[in-house]
Amino acid sequence: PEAPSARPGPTAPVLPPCPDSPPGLVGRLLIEFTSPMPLERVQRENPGVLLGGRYTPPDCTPAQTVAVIIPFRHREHHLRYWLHYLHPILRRQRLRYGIYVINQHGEDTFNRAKLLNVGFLEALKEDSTYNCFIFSDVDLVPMDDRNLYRCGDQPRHFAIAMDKFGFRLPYAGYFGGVSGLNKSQFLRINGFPNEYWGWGGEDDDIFNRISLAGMKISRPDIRIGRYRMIKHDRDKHNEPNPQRSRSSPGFFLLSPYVSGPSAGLISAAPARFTKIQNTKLTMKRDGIGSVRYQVLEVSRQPLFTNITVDIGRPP
Ligand code: UD2
Ligand code: MN
Repeated sequence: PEAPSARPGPTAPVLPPCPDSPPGLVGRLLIEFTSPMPLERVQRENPGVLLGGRYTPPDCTPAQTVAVIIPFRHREHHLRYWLHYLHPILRRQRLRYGIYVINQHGEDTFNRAKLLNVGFLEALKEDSTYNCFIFSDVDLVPMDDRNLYRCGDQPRHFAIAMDKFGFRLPYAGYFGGVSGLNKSQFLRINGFPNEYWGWGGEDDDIFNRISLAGMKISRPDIRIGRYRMIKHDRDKHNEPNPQRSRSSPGFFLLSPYVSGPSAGLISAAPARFTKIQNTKLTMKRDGIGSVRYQVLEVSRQPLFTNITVDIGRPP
C-alpha cells in the first residue's frame, strides 16, 4: 500500500457549469394529493439527497446555491407531498440546494413573513454560500418542471397560475405563494416585514418593498407557472390580519387614487387605515435588520432541515 503522500493528491475533476436549460426536464407534470405519502417512501425515492435536505448535481457546477425556505406549523402531511414532488424536480433542474422548514413554536398567531426572515438568516448561518432564496408555501407544488427555482436579475414570482385562482394571476401585484430573491435583492428591501401577524397582507407588503426599491417582478410564462395547492381549511391561530389590505382578493386594486411616487403600489381604499399603505415608512425600520427571535432546535432530517423557532407574539 502506498504511504500517504505529501504531494497534493489528484484534484477533484472540474465539472462544467450547469446548463441554462437543463436537458432532463419533462415539462408538464401530473400532481395529485390522494394517495398517502409515507416519509420512508419519499426517502427511499430520493437517495441522492444528503442529510438536512442538501443536494449538489453530480455532473455540473451550478451558478447559484439555493436555499428553499418553507414557513411551517402543523402541516406535516403537506410537507410529505411537497418533499415527494419537489426533490425530484429540483434535482432535474440541476440545482445545488438545501431545504429549510422554519417551524413556528407554540400556538400564538402565525407569522409567515417573519418566519421567512428567520429562514434567510439561519440558512446563511448553515452555509454562507447561499445566494438565492426561494420562499415557498408548504402546500404549493409546481405542475411544470420548466419553472426553474433560480434567482435572476429581478425578484421572481413563481406561483402565478394556481388551480385555486383558476390558473390566473389574481391581481397584477400578487406576490404570494412561491417567490425568489437573491441575497442582494433581499437586503435591498430590508427583507420582509415582521409585523404581519395572522393571515394576509404580508405578500403585498413585500411587493410594495420591491417596487419602492425600484425593482420589477419577473415571472415565468403563464403556461409554465402553474401550481396545485393542497386543499385545506384556514389554520387555527392564523386568522385574517385586520390590518392587511384586503378582505378578499377581489377587494384589491392597484390603487387608482394614488399618484406620484406611490402610484402602482398596492393599498386599500385611501380612507381606511392599513399597514399596507405605510410600507414606505415601515420598511426602513421593520425587516431583516430588526428581526428578533430565538432558535429552539435545529434538526437535520434526511430530506430537510427543521428549525424550530420562537418568534414571539403580536403586541
Ligand atoms: C395565501 C398565499 C400565501 C400567503 C397567505 C397569506 C397562496 C397560494 N398563498 O395562502 O403565500 O400570502 O395567503 O398569509 O395564495 N402555514 C403553516 N401553518 C399554519 C399557517 C400557515 O404551515 O398554521 C404556512 C404554510 O406554509 C402555508 C402558508 O403558511 O402554506 C400560507 O398559509 P395558508 O396556506 O393557510 O394561506 P393561503 O393558502 O390562503
Ligand atoms: Mn395554502
